[in-house]
Amino acid sequence: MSGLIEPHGGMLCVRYTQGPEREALREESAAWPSWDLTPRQLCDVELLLNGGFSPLRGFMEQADYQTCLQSMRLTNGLLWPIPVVLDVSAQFASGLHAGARIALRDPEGLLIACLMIGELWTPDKEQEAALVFGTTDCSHPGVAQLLERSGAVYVGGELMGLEEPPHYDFTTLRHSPAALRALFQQRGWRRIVAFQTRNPMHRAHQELTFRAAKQVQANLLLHPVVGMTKSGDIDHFTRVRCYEHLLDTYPEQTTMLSLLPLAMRMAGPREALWHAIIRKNYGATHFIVGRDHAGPGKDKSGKPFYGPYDAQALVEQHQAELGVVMVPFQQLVYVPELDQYLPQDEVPPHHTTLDISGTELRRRLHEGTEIPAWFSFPRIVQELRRSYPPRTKQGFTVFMTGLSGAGKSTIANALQIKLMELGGRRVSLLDGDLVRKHLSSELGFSKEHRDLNILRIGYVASEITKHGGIALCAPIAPYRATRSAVREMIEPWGGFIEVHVATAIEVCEHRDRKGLYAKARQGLIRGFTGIDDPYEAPENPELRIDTALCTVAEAAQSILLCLESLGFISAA
Ligand code: PPS
Repeated sequence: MSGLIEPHGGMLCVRYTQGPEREALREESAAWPSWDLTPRQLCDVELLLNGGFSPLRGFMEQADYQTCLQSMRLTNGLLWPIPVVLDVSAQFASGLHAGARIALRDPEGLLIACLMIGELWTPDKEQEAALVFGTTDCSHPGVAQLLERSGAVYVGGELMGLEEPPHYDFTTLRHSPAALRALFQQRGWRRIVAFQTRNPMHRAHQELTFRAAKQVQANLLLHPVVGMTKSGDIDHFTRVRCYEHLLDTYPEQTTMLSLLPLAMRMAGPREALWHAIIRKNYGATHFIVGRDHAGPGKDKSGKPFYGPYDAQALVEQHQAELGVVMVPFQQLVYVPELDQYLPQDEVPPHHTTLDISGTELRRRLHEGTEIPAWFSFPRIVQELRRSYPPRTKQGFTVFMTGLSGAGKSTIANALQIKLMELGGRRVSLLDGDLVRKHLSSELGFSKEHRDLNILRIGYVASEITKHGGIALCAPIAPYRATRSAVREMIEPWGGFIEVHVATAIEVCEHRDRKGLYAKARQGLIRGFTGIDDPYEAPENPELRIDTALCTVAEAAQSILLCLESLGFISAA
């Protein structure tokens, strides 16, 4: 297709309306169905509206979607390897029809765009996963998003933008494709090699990008993704501060940093091709593709989803048609004997090579151990340590779960005192009875109310953990799924230590401190945990304690030892 260079790199499909037309749309929109865009969809809309996704002019309709899946092309023959579709719930879709309009809003309700509905359909998502990701395995984050979290119905149609999605962070580093191209022109940059990343950049990345720019005699565009990346990645605020430090290591006026609000799919080879198209829209002439570009890592059996150089092979196949020159790279490794980074295939025989994986880097950050100078730059390490302090400085939650009368509150009280004796962090106790008095006084003991109660505890504990404190929770929390949800809320911010207070029901009933078991047996209380309501015991708690077999002091001590072994406290 000879027309490619034009649509991807020439005229951008910028889709904003202004003046009276915009005002008219705004007024009319009051009568349209309104859809609150998810963060992922908001990223797509931003790139559809600003030309980053040229030649797309809106969300794909079925014909384009099918050719994109089958042959990585649109119906007009242009390369486009990743579906860009608007997924909505079946319930929302039931009120829509072709020809109608939808008001697309951001989470604050701001009207971002109007979608002229061309078509609605229920996709075969298994087929989409198999064709786009090469797998239907939900341990692939893109597949999990598609099969487990996306809406059942796709709505295709052209978009008209009313308002740019607002950003308040790093505003001077955000550029539309047109703005970036204008900057290149202003600076007299004609050859631009773009570098895609979703990770902090260290010496190896600096060396790789520097070599790439030198090799093709181009200026360098650091173009990190700040939309959605893989969960568990270093947050973009920290990364951007790191990139800003890194900029100082390049020769002056050779390199630029600009942020890309893309929602990544982690689709490996197809995604690499997509990234090249997007960078062409942003004015790049060259694009770096390294090892395992946009790969999500390994599947459940430990096998990588994509071969390390599959992405390079696919981009290579299409680069002439695309009009973007790929700059391929092997993984760079450090050779201590030469004090130099070299591509893996250029390391001379009998030389040692060193590398630090992402997992190893996270371990060193957790433990506060050395991150060598050959690996990164001091200011970048400092920035990472500031955002990801060692575990001894992070907050954590000890979540004690067990039957009524198991001894949760007694242990929690003793543990609170011991932690206060150790000092260093504030301790908050979220005991079952206390929470029911202060946070959940209107709730009863139905499954729905218990879940709500536990999720409230989880929310408060996650805030305490986020701010570096200690939350001690001691609810019954009888349901496994709800406890997992709480773990997910807390772990991004610090430690989550689940302690199963596994005192047997016979012992709890024998103690019957509040006389509730007797009442439950007589049928005076209904839905009592362990009697006529289930308790789902944790399968893999960090610790299990039976208070029939130890004293309160021993129980508290075993939790302290567990915290010490996990690195959250340094002396028990
Ligand atoms: S839950 O399920 O986690 O929301 O329960 P929780 O908030 O921890 O419950 C706190 C106390 O409520 C008393 N109580 C009951 N427990 C279980 N089932 C029923 N139906 C019930 N009704 C009242 C009970 O004494 C719990 O206190 P603890 O401290 O666990 O003994």
